[in-house]
Amino acid sequence: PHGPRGTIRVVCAASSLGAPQPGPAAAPEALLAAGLLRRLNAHGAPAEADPLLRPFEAPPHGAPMAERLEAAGIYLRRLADHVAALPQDCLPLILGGDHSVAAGTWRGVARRVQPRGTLGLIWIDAHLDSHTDLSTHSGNIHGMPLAALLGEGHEALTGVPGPRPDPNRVCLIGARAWEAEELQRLTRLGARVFTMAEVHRRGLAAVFREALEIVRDGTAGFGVSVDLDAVDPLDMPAVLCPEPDGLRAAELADALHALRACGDLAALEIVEYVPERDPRGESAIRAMRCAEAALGAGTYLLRTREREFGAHNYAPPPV
Ligand code: 4U7
Ligand code: MN
Ligand code: MN
Ligand code: MN
Repeated sequence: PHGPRGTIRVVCAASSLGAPQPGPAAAPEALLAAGLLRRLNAHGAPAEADPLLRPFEAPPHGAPMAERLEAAGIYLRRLADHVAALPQDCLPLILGGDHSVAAGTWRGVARRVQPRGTLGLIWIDAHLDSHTDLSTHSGNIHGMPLAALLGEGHEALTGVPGPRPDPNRVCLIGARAWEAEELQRLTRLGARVFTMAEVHRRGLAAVFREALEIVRDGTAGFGVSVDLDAVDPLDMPAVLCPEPDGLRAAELADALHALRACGDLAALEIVEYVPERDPRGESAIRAMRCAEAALGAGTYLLRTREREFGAHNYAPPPV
């Protein structure tokens, strides 16, 4: 695929293969209809969207796990290939879908970064998403993508082509609901978990700053995966798995604003929005504000524009 350079490329991962309900597959269309591209453009971030990437085959949500894993595995490989093939100087914005899509997204992004080095990852989520098909209590695949990215779990999820992120360069922020197996796995692998309790104690800005240091140290780039259930259900009710006592939407947007200054931001992913639970569209606006805050005019765009037009002939749009 080809597109203008120095732009945001919106990848629509319209899949609910990993979720117990179909809701999140409708999120990319809903966010585009709510004006996501117009908003990004207004924030100095020229953006265009690729056609929806829908699963060819979707077993019913109650189907046996083996069938759902197989369908998810096929979809994740397509998604990773799509992301990996995007032009080098566009910045991918991946819209889920349920969070299982991350097991494809970040292998694809890691392939883009690979010639220069490894990928760091910030995972903003109320949950740890670090089950395998053997440890899961619910059978839901969207509870497994981070373990899979780190190489643990069913081959359908772990075998997506692409390098694994270095677990020591992976940070989770906002966790407040998990099962023991997940935390044991992440601890053993060496990922850093900033729980919601730690965020309450230190403030999100301080935690986010430390997370950025960790994921940028010795890596060639880093990604940010935002599960919208990290946000408190008071601000963001339209998600698959709401958990009380989360981040405020405005405080998350403020923290994400720091990404504008990161020339090594490799991609942003926003998942688990459920339009049918958002009759007044308020969760959609807050989700879009996260994208605007992170991706509005900033040095990462300047970098790609400079490459195209020359450092002296390009004036960045006002912030
Ligand atoms: B999400 C859960 F049991 N751990 O495995 C599970 F609590 O992508 C939740 O973060 C998973 O929304 C949540 O089903 C997955 C549950
Ligand atoms: Mn998640
Ligand atoms: Mn979650
Ligand atoms: Mn609290």
